Order: sequence, then C-alpha cells, then structure tokens
Amino acid sequence: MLTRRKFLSNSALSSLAVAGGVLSPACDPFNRENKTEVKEASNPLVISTWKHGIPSNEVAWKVLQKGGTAVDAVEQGVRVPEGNPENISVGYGGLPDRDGNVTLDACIMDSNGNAGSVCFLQHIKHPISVARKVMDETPHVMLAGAGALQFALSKGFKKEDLLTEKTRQAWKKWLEKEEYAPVINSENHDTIGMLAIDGQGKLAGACTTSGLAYKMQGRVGDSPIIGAGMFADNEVGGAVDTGLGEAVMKTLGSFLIVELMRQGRSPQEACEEAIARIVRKQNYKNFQIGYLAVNKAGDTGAFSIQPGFNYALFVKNENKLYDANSFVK
Ligand code: SD4
Repeated sequence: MLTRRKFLSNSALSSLAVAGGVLSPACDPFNRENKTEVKEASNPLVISTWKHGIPSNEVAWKVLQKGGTAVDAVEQGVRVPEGNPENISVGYGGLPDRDGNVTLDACIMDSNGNAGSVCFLQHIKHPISVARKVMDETPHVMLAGAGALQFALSKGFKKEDLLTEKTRQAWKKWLEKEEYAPVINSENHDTIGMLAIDGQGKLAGACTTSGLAYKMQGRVGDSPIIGAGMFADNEVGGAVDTGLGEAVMKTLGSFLIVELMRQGRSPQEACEEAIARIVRKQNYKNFQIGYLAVNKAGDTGAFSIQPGFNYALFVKNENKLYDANSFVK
C-alpha cells in the first residue's frame, strides 16, 4: 500500500512531475505538506449504474483482466448499453426528444485528469468513443452538436439512424398527449455511469445517455458535463450520477462528491451529502437522482433520493447488483 506521501515522493522522483511543462497531478505546486493518508485499492474494481451495469461491468472486467487500463475498461463497458437497441435511455435505441431526434451526451476521464465529452450528438451509436477521441486527439474537452458529428465522421464513425421502431412508436404515442413530466422511476432514468480501478490502481470514469425522454430540442443534461454527470480524480476517487440532470447541474454533484472525499468523507457520506444539497433546495418529490462513488482505497458509496436505484459492483471476481439506500424510504 502506498501512502500519499510516499506516492508524492515516488512521483517526484520518477518524472520530477513535469512532462512537457505540465505538472503531474500528484505534485503540489505550492510544496505544502499533505498529511492526508491515501490508501490504494488492493483489487481492481468496476462499479456502474442500474442493472445494465451487470453486462457492462463484465466487458469492462475483461479489459482489466487482460491488463488493460481503467479508461479502456470504462469506455468498452459503457459501449454495451450504447449498442443495445432494447435499452431506451442510452445510445442506439434511446428515446428521442420532442421532435423525434435522438440526441446523445457522453463524457470520459482518465487517470491523468484528462477529459473528453460530446453533447447534443446525433446519428452516432457510440458517443463515448467520440468523447474518448475528443480527449485523446483534440486540444478541447467538449464538442457539441453538428461539430461533434463532423468530428466523429472525420474519425471514421458511421452515420446511423438511432431511432428504432420501438422508440418511434413510443414517441408517436407520446405525441398524442405531448405531456412532459420527468418520471421518478427507472423507466426514464437509465443513464450508465461507470467508474473503474485497474490493476495499477489507476482510476477512470465514463457516463453516457440519450438524456431525458421527450426533452426540448437542444437540451443538454448533466451527463456530458465534467464534474456534474461524472468526475474522476486519480488522487482521490470518482463519482457518477443518474437522474434528472438539471438538479445535478445546479449542484455539480460528482465534483462535489470527489471534493468531499478529498476532505476525508467516505464515499457513502459524500453521496449522502450530495443528495442533501439537492433535497434542501429543490422540490425533490417528483424526480430521482442516484449517485455512485469510489475512493482510491476501493471503498464504494451509493445513495439516491427515491427508492429504486440499483447498481452493479464487480470486485474480487464477483459481479453483483445492489440496491442503494435512499433519502425517501
Ligand atoms: C439527463 N442525467 O440527461 C440524464 C438522464 C439520466 O438515467 O440520468 N437518466 O438528465
């Protein structure tokens, strides 16, 4: 196990923490003595939202088993629901906006603090892989709409119709009444957020969604916003959420959770505090938010506003679904 102090001195030796003028994330530019002890996870781990997390974790785990990195694991893992037309809230087959357009949001972060994101992206089945390319191959963090599509096409992604017969019918039915009300149960909230720790103890995260069903054209949620839908800091831990993005964007929930963990809260306490910040100010009765968090030691936390939020945790060769505790009982 590495303490943070050892970690700091190791990294200072290994690279003097400066590569191409960029400070290593472990290096404190103010040379303050940091007394926080950070335990390293002794096992790889994958955690993700909802029951589609089970097959997604399987794929991520296989990447880790082969010695792959956490960022490769989360990218490959969340591609599972993205590519599944039966999943009506992520990627291909996601429910459209009010005008029948499937518009996708996704983001990814690696263990070096790099981030990539796409929002309001249409016609591309795997937005997470476009977000990964934004991170790896552009000087930017986020590309939106037509620009994101143009970039994806330039990288060889295929332009596809993402509306399936099933979602076209659901949308037509919705048009009969055109009533828009966020629903608190899992039918309307099935974004996948995933965090992984690899064999080197490195941490990464990903989040991908088709967003709220029947949203206004152009609406972007929390999921592609770094620090809202997902945040991962390899020195501390990571967090992801699912639920009504507007509530999360107003509180920057995933960033908040990581910062609370940095200050010593457990992942569970940090998730509970992030939910507390929402229910204190917002009328939470009609919506759901669920948070997941993991720290560097591999401790996990999960908490939601309403009952019914579950998540999949793969650790020590076991991939299991758990029910999260909730604020409303
Ligand atoms: C959004 N947070 O677009 C997403 C929706 C979601 O599970 O999480 N669904 O607001």
